[in-house]
Amino acid sequence: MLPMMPNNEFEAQAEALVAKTKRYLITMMGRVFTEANVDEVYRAVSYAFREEIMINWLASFLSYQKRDSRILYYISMEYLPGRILSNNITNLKAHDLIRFLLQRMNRTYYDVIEREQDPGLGNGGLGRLASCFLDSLATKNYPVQAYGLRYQYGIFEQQLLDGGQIEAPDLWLINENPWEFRRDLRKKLVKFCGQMEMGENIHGDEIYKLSGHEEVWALPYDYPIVGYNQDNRYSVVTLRLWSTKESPRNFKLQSYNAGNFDQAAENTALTDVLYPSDHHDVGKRTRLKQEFLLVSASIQDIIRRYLEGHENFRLFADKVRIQINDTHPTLIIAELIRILTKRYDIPWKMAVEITEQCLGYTNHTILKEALEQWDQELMNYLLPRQMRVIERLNQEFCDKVRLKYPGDEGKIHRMSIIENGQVRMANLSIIGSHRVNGVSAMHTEILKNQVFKDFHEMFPEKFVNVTNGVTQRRWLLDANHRLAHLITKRIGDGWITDFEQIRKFADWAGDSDTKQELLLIKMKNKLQLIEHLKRRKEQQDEKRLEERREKSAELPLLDPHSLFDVQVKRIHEYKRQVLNLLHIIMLWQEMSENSEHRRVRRTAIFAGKAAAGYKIAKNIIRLISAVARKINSENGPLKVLFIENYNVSLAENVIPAADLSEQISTAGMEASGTGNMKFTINGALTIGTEDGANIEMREQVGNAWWPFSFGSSSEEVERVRREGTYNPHEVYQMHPKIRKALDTLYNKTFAGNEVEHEEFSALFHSIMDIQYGRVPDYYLILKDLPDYYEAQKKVEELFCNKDQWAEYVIHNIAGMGAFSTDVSIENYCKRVWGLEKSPIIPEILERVQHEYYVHEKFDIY
Ligand code: 26W
Repeated sequence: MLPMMPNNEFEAQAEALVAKTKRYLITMMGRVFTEANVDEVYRAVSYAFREEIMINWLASFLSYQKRDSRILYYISMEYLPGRILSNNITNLKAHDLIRFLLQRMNRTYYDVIEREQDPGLGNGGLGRLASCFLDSLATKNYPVQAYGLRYQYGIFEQQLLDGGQIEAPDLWLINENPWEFRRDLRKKLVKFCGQMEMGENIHGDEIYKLSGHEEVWALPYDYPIVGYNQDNRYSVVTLRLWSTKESPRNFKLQSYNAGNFDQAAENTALTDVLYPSDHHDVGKRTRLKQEFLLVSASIQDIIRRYLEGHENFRLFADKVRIQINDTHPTLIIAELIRILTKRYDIPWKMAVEITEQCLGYTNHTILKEALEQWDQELMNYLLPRQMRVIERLNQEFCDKVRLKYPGDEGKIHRMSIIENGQVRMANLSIIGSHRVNGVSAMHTEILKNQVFKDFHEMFPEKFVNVTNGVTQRRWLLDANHRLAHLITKRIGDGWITDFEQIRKFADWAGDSDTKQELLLIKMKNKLQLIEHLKRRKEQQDEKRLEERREKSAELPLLDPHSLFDVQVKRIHEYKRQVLNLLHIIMLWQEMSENSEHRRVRRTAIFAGKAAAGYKIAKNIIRLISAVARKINSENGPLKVLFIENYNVSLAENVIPAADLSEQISTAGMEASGTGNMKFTINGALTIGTEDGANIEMREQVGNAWWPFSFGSSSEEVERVRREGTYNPHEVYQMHPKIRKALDTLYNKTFAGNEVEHEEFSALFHSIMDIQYGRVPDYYLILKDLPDYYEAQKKVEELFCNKDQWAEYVIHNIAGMGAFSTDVSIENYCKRVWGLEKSPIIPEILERVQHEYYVHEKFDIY
């Protein structure tokens, strides 16, 4: 409920909200409500809510200040917050109010909510995790401020043209954004390049003066992140996103660079686009500049905030915690040490200690091609002063290694920050942080025993695990109202802020009414998804008509009684969409050959973006489309769907409608996964490998209720790769059904033209032949296919017994208590940050409320 209204009664609150919305329509848009279009209504409603939120936002900030709390600064190149208005309505418990308001204004909830564009400021798991963390941190009243970049264009909009992906710019800022506040007073100057002049600080440490450098202004935009409202004293935390867009093109370009407009344009364009790649090091100069921009502006801001309440740096290591989301913001280590020694005359050794105390590093992937490395020369050129710091750090670190492991040069090669002219950001992150964490139990073990083995041996105390989670408020309460309602009816609403209570739902696993209701809810969610897809297609076709392009592929007739089998995530070889697809092809062949087949009706749903330059991933999308084209045209019991432009909002529609969740990565390769958790809390069963957090989910649910686990273990994967003993040709020879399915990739069963033929053949070869020095079928698709096929049979068997299926579902939901980000952040607080809660101080809230309401008593005329 809107908590701040003087009159607590619903009617009065609702009327006040209506009045406020109308006032915004007049004062900000020059419209009366009967004339306003839906876009204007969306904005006016947002402004009305925002006004309330700002009171708590200010009070949250003032409360941290008053307590002098230790503050967590979360630094990430990516965030995927999803739509903000709907989430705020949920977190403010304002659903009834908004319904009242929209009824008065003659609008529907969905029309208004869907006006908002998703801020696509991230690629996938890592960005969405950051946003789930912020929801939990705000809800649990932890003092935090998050930093990121305000990309003018977020992750590209994916369109399918002839079944292939094309990338269109994401124009999310095209309309005025009611959720951001430009903070001109807080802008920061960031410097690149230049010549250095050596000097010393008062302790004799080397410091450098820069001249002839480039400068760019980073201007912050603040977004309020609203915690779930438990008692009207809900916290609101800040997400501060930096933009260079407003820097004058040639601002203060000095000496050698004066008049070099290209360079100037490059700097003002720094925050133009998100690099749309995950699990692949982009290695571009603009990306390095983006990373440093984020780091430099944020650390200046952190220091400024600290110095507002402190006279010197004695308490800095106590009051400040900085968490870096993967290595992308790693340069903050070098930059903090540099500023401390240069600007504040702190001795080098102490600066290094302070920095290490403050920093925590989360690793999100072990894929080699995703571990960031930067060219030493490029770094020297763009960031000469930071590079000196890194060199000295590295020198001292290597000395320590030599002392500890005399004669072991292999260690130096593996652990050194700089090797072969490359700066290895993971090594820098580990050396400069007091904690390093993986994102699931298995992932952390792999970090300790394989990827960062030497570091773990040297600093065992640095390594901890913090398993990922998701916020049940967006992913269940908001995304799946019906299921949330049923759960609350059965076990009360405590689960909303204490997800461990979901355990109690298991008590209802034997109750037929509950099971019936659950099945009915799933059915309604499927119908709702089908409606949503129809609406989406209409909108797309309208847009395409305007752009004079042909319509999108026809939506097949979808049967809500069929098994909704869903794999939605970034397209990547290691996630093995092709494994799923080969099984679909096998099913289709079986069904076509045998009219007596007893297979269940199935709707296979895929969605996900491929990195623009990732050829094989793009081929996979085209293959899915081609298979869909062929299979759907037959109008049989099997349907295949590739839904365009996967994002948070689409996920909120698709996941609640899923029966089966596909989590089928090659064991050892998915650090955690978080989609897996979203599906399970929404009542899907998982077919999955023993990978990432799947393992912990199985343990929590109990083996008995987790029947579709399959595939090679990570040890097995590691072993066959090491020994080179796996040969996909053997599987191909031994399994005629598999052979037949695989052959369709080159025998033109699905290829409609030469281009497709080539692309699908390339996929065939990636499985059967040596490519780019990689063994055939590096991701072990064929190795796991027989087992996957059998697991899918079990799925069908269970799906035929609806009552039993529902019982499994209840046990799965009930086992998810550990996978809330509320739990993850508690673990970070304990194991990494040592952070204490800082809820709003009541007197402060009252003071702000008072100041705010006083104006209502006055009219100018
Ligand atoms: C430099 C390019 C780049 C960009 C992003 C490399 C790597 C990344 C991310 C680390 C990729 C990512 O999103 N990883 C995912 O993180 C999730 C949250 O922890 C995990 O659940 C996923 O398993 C992991 O793939």
